[in-house]
Amino acid sequence: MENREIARILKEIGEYLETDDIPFKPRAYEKAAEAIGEMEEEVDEVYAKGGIKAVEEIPGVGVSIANKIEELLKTGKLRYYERLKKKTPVDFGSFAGLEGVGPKSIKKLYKKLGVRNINDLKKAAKAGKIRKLEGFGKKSEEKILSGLEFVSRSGGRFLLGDALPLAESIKEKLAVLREVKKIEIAGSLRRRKETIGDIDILAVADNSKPVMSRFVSLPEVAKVLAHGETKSSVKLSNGIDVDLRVVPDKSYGAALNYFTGSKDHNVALREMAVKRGWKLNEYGLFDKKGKQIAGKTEEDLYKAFGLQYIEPELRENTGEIEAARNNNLPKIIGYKDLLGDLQVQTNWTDGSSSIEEMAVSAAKLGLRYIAITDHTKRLAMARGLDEKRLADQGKEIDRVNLKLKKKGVNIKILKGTECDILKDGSLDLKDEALAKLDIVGAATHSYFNLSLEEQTKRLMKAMSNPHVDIVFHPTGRLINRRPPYLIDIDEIVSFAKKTGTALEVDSLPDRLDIKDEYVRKCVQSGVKIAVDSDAHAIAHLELLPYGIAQARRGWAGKKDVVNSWPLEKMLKLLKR
Ligand code: DGT
Ligand code: CA
Ligand code: CA
Ligand code: ZN
Repeated sequence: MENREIARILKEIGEYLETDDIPFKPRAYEKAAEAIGEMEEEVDEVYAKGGIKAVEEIPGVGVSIANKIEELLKTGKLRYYERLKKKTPVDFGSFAGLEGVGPKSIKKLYKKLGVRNINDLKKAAKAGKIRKLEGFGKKSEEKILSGLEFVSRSGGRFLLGDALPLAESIKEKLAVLREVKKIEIAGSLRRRKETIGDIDILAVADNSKPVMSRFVSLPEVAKVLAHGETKSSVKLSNGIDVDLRVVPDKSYGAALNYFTGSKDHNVALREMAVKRGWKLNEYGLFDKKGKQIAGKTEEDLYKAFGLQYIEPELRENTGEIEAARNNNLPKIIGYKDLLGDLQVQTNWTDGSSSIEEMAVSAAKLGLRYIAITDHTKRLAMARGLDEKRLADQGKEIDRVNLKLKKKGVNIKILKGTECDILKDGSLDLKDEALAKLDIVGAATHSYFNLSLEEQTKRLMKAMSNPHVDIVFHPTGRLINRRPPYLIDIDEIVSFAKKTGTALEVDSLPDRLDIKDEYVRKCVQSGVKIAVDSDAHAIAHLELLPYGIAQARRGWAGKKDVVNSWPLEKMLKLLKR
């Protein structure tokens, strides 16, 4: 029996036990399942060599679980597991990816409504049966329905910010295997699209078998969809599918290129090959005689076509191939090129950390300046600042700047605001107060449903205020949750040019606002971009790379991004 199978059974036992409200035991099974899922050696080999004593030595496996593993290995079955399954015959795996429905609710739903899998759940929710259950109610039913809808909507697209850390952790877990020679994340993730359909990973390995078995038995795997020597696919417990492909070393570049996409970019490259009488596929680039002429690396592939190397973020067939042919690709901003962050919230309003904590963390990440931009008074819920508290905050910033300077922390804290744009486009703070600040960001947090004309005018009025430096999250969208409000982006971009206002790329993974296409419009019009974290806590500062990714996808160079300039120059570039 494979480790994956043993781990799956132990994990399910944990889930069954949890439905029975048994303390500690569920976690013990879960931990054992994880440990076995992460083992390189096969448990049946461990058992064959050292018997039950050796099995007990696996971390997380005690006497009782070792006994169960022994029964499984000897008989291929486990009576304890069969009994639990009979008692609660539900398919836990089918609920993978559905938020907010844990083993306990699943058991209740089974007991009361006979729900055994996700399809049963859908029927019950649609029939309005869940709202009537004790401990559920209308809110839970709505939540389940919207969760179900998300899972089903074209397989549900996931936020880059959710998928990338997962993909990287899987990559790390496989990279340590001695068989793995090369490994890389491909697909839309490598192109850093704002949402992704599934995770694609590519590897070169001496022997793919152990790599594939390790992959399908990773602890985050809920379901194995395919298990082969060159390709395996799994569904993770949060619902994301992952494809792993193992390719020969001589094809690595061609395969990486093929599986990075985009499909349109691939098609355009292939057409170039056909025109020359060549053949391009995921195995390589071949001449008329079928001899491989490139494809061991991506670099040699682009070179064979006479193209500059094209960064993955640009591979959408929106002019990058032509630019590469003319030696005209922009040098896009690098992931380490930011020197500052111009939107940071603190515990003066709805943030959770102090000015000093944010500044010290930003300095640790290598930033040289941050602007503190707390909300303004109209946002009463966030305890938005009025002119008086803003002035007090200014004094505190002076104090912290002095303190950090003495301590030798190399960062400058700027005074700023995320000033609310009122319905008529006027601002929530008096001009005298704005005039004292280093950075004025203006943002819309209300009246999202104005007409295109009204909303565009409103924003332009705010931008025409001479104190306003940046428009924060200019379109107000929340990916998968709230559409952008209506604005005429071309008008806004040309007005930004006219007024010298920068537009922000907000790095929060559910915002990424403005999006890549709009960044490109700014770059083409010479409008500056500010890539900000919009951090409300220390940890959010680490989300800046997502904003940088959008800027890269929008062809922005370092020069286009205002906060990649040194402090003095940055302040000069922003109008005032
Ligand atoms: P996703 O997963 O929907 O966010 O988008 P991708 O781009 O990751 O697409 P996926 O996972 O279906 O396939 C990965 C890459 O494989 C894709 O970017 C390009 C390549 N590919 C897939 N299907 C085709 C195809 O029919 N023709 C070509 N030329 N390439 C393909
Ligand atoms: Ca994909
Ligand atoms: Ca895929
Ligand atoms: Zn905001």
